[in-house]
Amino acid sequence: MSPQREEARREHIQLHMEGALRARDRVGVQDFVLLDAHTSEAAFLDNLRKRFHHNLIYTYIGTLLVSVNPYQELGIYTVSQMELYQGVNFFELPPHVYAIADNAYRMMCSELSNHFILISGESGAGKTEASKKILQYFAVTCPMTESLQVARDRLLLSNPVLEAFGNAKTLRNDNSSRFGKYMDIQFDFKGVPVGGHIISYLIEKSRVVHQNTGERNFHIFYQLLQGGGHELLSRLGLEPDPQLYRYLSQGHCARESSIDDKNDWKTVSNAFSIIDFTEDDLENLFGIIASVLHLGNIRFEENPQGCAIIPHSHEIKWVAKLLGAPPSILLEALTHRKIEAQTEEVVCPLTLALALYARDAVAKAVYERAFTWLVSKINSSLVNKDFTKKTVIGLLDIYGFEVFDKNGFEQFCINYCNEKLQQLLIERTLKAEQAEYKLEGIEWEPIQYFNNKIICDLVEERHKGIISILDEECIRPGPATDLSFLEKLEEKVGRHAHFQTRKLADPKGRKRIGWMDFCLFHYAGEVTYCTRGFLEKNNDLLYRHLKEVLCRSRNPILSECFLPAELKNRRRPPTVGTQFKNSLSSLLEILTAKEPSYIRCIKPNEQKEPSKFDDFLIRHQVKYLGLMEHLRVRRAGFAYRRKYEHFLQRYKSLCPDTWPHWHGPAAEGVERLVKYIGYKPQEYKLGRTKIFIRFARTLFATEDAFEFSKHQLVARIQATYKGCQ
Ligand code: AD9
Ligand code: MG
Repeated sequence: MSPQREEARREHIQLHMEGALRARDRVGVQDFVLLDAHTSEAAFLDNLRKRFHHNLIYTYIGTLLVSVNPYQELGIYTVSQMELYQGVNFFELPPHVYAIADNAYRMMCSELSNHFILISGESGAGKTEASKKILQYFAVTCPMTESLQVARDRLLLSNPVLEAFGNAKTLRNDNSSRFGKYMDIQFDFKGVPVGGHIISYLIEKSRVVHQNTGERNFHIFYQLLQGGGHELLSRLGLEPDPQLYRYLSQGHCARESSIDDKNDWKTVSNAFSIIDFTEDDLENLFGIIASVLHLGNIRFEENPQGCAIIPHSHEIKWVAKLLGAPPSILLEALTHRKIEAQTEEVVCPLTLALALYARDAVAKAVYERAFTWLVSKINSSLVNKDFTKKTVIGLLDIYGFEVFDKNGFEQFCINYCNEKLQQLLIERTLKAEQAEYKLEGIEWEPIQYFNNKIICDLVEERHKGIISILDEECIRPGPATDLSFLEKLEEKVGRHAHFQTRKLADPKGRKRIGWMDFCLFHYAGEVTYCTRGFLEKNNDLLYRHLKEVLCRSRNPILSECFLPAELKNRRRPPTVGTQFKNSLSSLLEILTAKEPSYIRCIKPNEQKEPSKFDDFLIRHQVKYLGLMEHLRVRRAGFAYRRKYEHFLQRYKSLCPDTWPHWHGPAAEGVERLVKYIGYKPQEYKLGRTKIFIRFARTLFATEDAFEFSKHQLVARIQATYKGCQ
């Protein structure tokens, strides 16, 4: 560490220490564990509020970071702040997202283990911002070689590209993630970031064709129109005014003051050039984006026989040109459907409603596949084959829990995903932690918490859960409808404690549940879902005729995405719900194999305003995020635990009895070691296979001593502990 940095750090710490006591009453404590032993929810909130009003948005519960969205720039993400946190023990500096990043990084480097950082919280709480800050932190602070700078830049710049195509303005958040993202950042053995890999989850493609009032389509459409320039737009047959396009104007907020589409276009264009997209790639990609806009403007009319016709050919010509398909075939495919009879195919005309459905289905399908293509293209630019031995830090940033006035299949999937992540957190923290104390024979008073597994099961259980019931309705021969699906739900899960419909609701109940609705009591609150559209969205049917057109497309991206083999496959593909369920289960497998860090994000108010701390809203989040339970477990528990063998291996040089070799059982060696260096009895417990250390600072002091130890370690650590006594 440079002398200036060391000095700055020391000053910072001293200031912090001096002011700490004085400040405690005024600005709260930086770790909830430091509050009085019987902390109430009111005291918890009070601490959060005090800190928030002093622009201290981060607070720890042990090693878990709680973050409140400030809705303003606080100047806390500068390079000098990053340097301050680099290589510094967790609790030495005020809580920060950089401390979480640095801690995961150092653990990864020292133990050569894989990690992930799970960022959760509801829509607009600050998850995506936090994940970007972490990525920037690694980009700035990790060691770097000249040849790997490109890899680093690509990692960073994948963000604006994916946000342009996968984020949109919703009522909750002007830059809401409409897809889930898991990103592995790969490091070589020296801790240099060498590459990455991204997995995306279920993009909300219904947004391509429909937006609620006050919401927008994906940013890229507006960016292209505002920033694309005359030449590109005329090649794509587009005009700059978004109001001219049906798919962009339904939400009545195409131009949004908080969003600078023109400038964002520049950022995205620059990112594309660094991530190795060729001119042709971009031309083809924007061809698809433009084709979606033209598709949306196709008008259908009904002929006297009640069949759909397309009276004007302008849009068809553009769509055909951009998708690389003959206009006559496209026109036929948009107004007719091929039905397979036993030995032959019969072509029959579509009604107006079915033609509209078919048009929207193509728009959604091409957008979704183009997005998948984009992710794999980015991935191929992030691959680094030169490094076979890599460790990773995974960043998970997924759409947050969502409740609107009207909630559909999309919210159902998003909220189910949040249930699963909550379940992971419970399994890995509250449950696993308490189970481990028991297993290790550490005295422990169990702490109660709400386990949301019951809700996960309600949604996903095989044959019995809501997704299975929905799938059954989707494949059932005969006239299945959204209403018959609701009736099946009532029949099969109607009595479940976390489920309700109007039929089963308490007549005196205050809830408004419509005829088509069902209500789920999620861990984060109740949500009423309207079943309208559930079957269609779960089935996600693209008529064979249209699939054929896309499989023969001359647009190279589409011909990569729609393979002719799809046409031969007569088996029904898994439904959207089942695919999503399976992808979440593989995500959990990925995460379970790694060491976790958690960031819990809180949204301070619904108005997206700075300095506004809405007690009611925040109390609700504190409750459902289970923060009080975390605090109780953390306070009663131990910050760190290490297997005796690992602990001894690392720190044996601190004690003459264990150095250079300890020949007895590891547990005894550790006992000898910690007594020698002066751990106080209340600071640790010895379990069956591990040592449990109550306070992180004890471990950090040991770690410091180890670092400095090579020569003067013993004197230093004994002094440290004498000082504490
Ligand atoms: V969603 O589930 O994708 O709809 P997120 O990702 O939780 O949601 P996001 O990170 O996008 O929310 O934050 C919403 C907005 O809050 C951002 O666009 C910023 O304007 C604002 N924000 C969030 N975090 C910070 C921060 N640390 N500092 C300043 C912030 N502003
Ligand atoms: Mg987000």
